[in-house]
Amino acid sequence: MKPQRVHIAIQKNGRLAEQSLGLIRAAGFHLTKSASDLAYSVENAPIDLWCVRDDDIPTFVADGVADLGIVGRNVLAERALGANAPIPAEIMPLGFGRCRLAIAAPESLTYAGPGSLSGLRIATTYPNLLARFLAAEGVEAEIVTMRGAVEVAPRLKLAEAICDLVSTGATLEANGLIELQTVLESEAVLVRGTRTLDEASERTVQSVVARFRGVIASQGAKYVMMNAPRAALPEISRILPGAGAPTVTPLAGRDDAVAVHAVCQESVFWETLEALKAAGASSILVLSIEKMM
Ligand code: PRT
Ligand code: ZN
Repeated sequence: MKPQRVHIAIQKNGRLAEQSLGLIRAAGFHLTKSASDLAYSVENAPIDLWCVRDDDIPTFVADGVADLGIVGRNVLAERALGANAPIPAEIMPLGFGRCRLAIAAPESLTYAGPGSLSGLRIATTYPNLLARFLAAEGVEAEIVTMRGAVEVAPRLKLAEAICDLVSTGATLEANGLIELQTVLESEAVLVRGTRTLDEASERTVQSVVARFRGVIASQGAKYVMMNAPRAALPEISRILPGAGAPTVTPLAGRDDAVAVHAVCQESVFWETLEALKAAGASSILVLSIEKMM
């Protein structure tokens, strides 16, 4: 029997497209583009990518058209609140496409908390997330649902405030709007449907998930090596940023000193190296990590 292929839905064009492909490539999958531009096949694993509108990704994954998907948490959460149908589960955040769904208004609006939105019209393309936020805050306001270009709504007198995605804040500023309140923190996430897969496909899915985890964990992580007086180990462990228990090995011919190796999940700054040196460490090396699992 021909092995089944696992399908991953990613955004075709847009803010998540390049980085979704980048993550898949970084996980060691070699991609060949189909003639139609709508799909890629993975040469070295039984995986195909579907390239679609981001709005279609939750449905594709929920319906089993795709087994995994990469989509903004904002899109997934909005859909989850609206649909009665099953919605894919978020497996892990992917660390790119970061933004926030936020409420903003012209400077003329005095804001002293969500209560200040009471009785206003708020324009958004995220009516479900906004309604949930307002209900949780006990605020009654009118939601004006738009298809796009939400930032112009106050100028067109369609609304007194807006609720839209913000990343740098430049769009708000260009439209004379002040960011007032975060409704949802978002980034690209990996989603999976509820369909049960055959054993081989399940293994493929698990391998994709584990490799993605490895890629994300190794981003920004450093491998730090040094020699250190045995007595300084507690101090050195304290200084190493975001490290688990370091590996400590004896140095040939020296009872008082050891080699220390550690994976640091947080940035290793020059200050960190200076602090390690001050604690007695020498021959300190900081290396990039290519793969991690
Ligand atoms: O064609 P398709 O339907 O697939 O794409 P789309 O146009 O619906 O989505 P796209 O490509 O714009 O965004 C895809 C995903 O990227 C979103 O669902 C978010 O998860 C994420 N993302 C991250 C953003 C932003 N940052 C972002 N800044 N999505 C949209 N924006 C818009 C925002 O709506 C506003 O218009 O950018 C503007 C604000 O940006 P700043 O930098 O000026 O604050
Ligand atoms: Zn879209």
